[in-house]
Amino acid sequence: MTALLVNPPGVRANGRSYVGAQKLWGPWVYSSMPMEHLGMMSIKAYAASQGLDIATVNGLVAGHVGVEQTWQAMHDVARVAGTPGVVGFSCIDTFAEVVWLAQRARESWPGVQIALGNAIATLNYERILRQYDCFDFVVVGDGEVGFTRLASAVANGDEIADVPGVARRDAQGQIVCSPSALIDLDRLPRAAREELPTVLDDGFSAAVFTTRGCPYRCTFCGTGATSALLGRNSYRAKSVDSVVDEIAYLVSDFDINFVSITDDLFVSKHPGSQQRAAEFANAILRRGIGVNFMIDIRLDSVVDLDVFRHLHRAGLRRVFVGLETGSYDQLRAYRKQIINRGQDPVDTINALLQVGIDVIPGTIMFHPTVRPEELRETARLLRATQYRHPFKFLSKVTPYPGTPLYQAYSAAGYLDDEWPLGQWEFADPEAARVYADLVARIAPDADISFDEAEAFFLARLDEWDNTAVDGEALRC
Ligand code: B12
Ligand code: SF4
Repeated sequence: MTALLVNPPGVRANGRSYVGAQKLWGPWVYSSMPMEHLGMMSIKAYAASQGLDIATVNGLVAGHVGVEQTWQAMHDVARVAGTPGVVGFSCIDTFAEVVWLAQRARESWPGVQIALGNAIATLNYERILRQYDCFDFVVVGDGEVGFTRLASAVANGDEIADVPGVARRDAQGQIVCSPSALIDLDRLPRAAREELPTVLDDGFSAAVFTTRGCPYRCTFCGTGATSALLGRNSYRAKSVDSVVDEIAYLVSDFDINFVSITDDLFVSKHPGSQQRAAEFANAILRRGIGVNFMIDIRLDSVVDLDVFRHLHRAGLRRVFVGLETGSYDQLRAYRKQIINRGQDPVDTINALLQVGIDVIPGTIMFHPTVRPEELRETARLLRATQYRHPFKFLSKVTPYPGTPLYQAYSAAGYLDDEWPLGQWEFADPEAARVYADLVARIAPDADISFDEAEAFFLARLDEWDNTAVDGEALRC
């Protein structure tokens, strides 16, 4: 075998696999959640189209309960197909698992070359290659062309320096990176779909991507940071026809009735993007494809409600909206200006709900300097969406290494752990006490209702206000 691609299982602290943890949230939540590894499956399809002998192991979809099981699966593949020349790992927040697996591969398969890909790898390739000798390469950005050419070069003994989008140590030990290959998305073959039957059996959703990257630069977002690193042209869209062809194929060959569009931003406020969304709806309706779908948008993507009415006629039933926070100033701090000062996001939320589109809120409750007023406003947005999950009251911002937010928190001294995820402390000790109380009340009790969690949350914020007042009185 020339190459093996691996995704670790993503086992949570409670010992449950990621898939198991998702299922705790109930079908209403997870039935629209994409679970295939479209990235790995797209690389696999492209590599196979170039004649590469490639296999994949996905511990997440296979439901592995630990990395040992994933290592066993890698071993089983190698026993049948031969030891791989290159192993490529995918990683979102499973860095420790990936390092463990890479070390096993290094020990067991002498001469194997090991690569890492995906957001954390792209944004942090220098740090990774400097600190972890279990990795030989990081593939930066898209993996299809870079990984395929890397695996072929290793197999044929060709020069790696000529391969696009690969970071490595040069002969002097310096870390060098060749510019990424930004392929036209319409030139890619369709992603391999061998994971889809399992994903559907488990109650999750089929998925397609129609764009890559994002034109915005919200400070907390890995996608914006990746697009900034790869350059302006990295935000690309597939043609409407090829997207609709792929959805039609999923409906006819896999009998799906729902598809999740995994783009971080399916439609922006830009007129060209609005037109593309309308053309997409036209094409789905014209071809009579009976499928419901979900997209991710920004609040300011809703420029013209008619576009969303049209998308609804075509099958749009859910939108994930990055609302983030009820504070206008905090939105500005995140560089996410989705509203004008004085504008109430609830009006847009209500408009979408009235069209018949569910709103899945992306909200960030807690950050190092959060105050009760902001939390109340964010809770108000949450209630307006009608999304009822008590865990939403516990959400904390994650400073992903490589994002502007991470750099800002590091510079401000908020981080008490920097890698592989930024972990921060509250600036106000009372905020830390409030958060700990919420975790104690909401997290372990899966039966708590949204209304109960909200009542506890709001009451605790009132106490926080009173503590602040008492504290000031004491200081006087
Ligand atoms: C579907 C999805 C999921 C699914 C499935 C993930 C999976 N792929 O296994 C689920 C629901 C499990 C999930 C979970 C999480 N996710 Co998620 N997810 C996505 C989403 C919406 C789509 C992924 C996708 O299909 N993209 C399309 C494919 C074609 O692109 P791709 O996966 O990026 O792959 C390409 C390249 O990255 C690269 N590549 C990827 N892997 C590899 C491996 C090798 C060897 C190589 C060479 C290249 C390579 O090549 C691929 C083809 O070009 C993305 C956002 C997005 N639009 O990408 C977020 C995203 C990746 N997720 C994100 C996050 C934060 C998470 C969670 C941490 C959320 C949480 N708090 O629990 C978890 C982590 C889970 C884990 N196991 O680590 C962030 C990552 C941010 C960051 N690190 O900077 C993203 C970018 C969303 C965002 N904008 O914030 N996620
Ligand atoms: S949060 Fe959304 S709009 Fe902002 S950079 Fe990320 S994907 Fe783009």
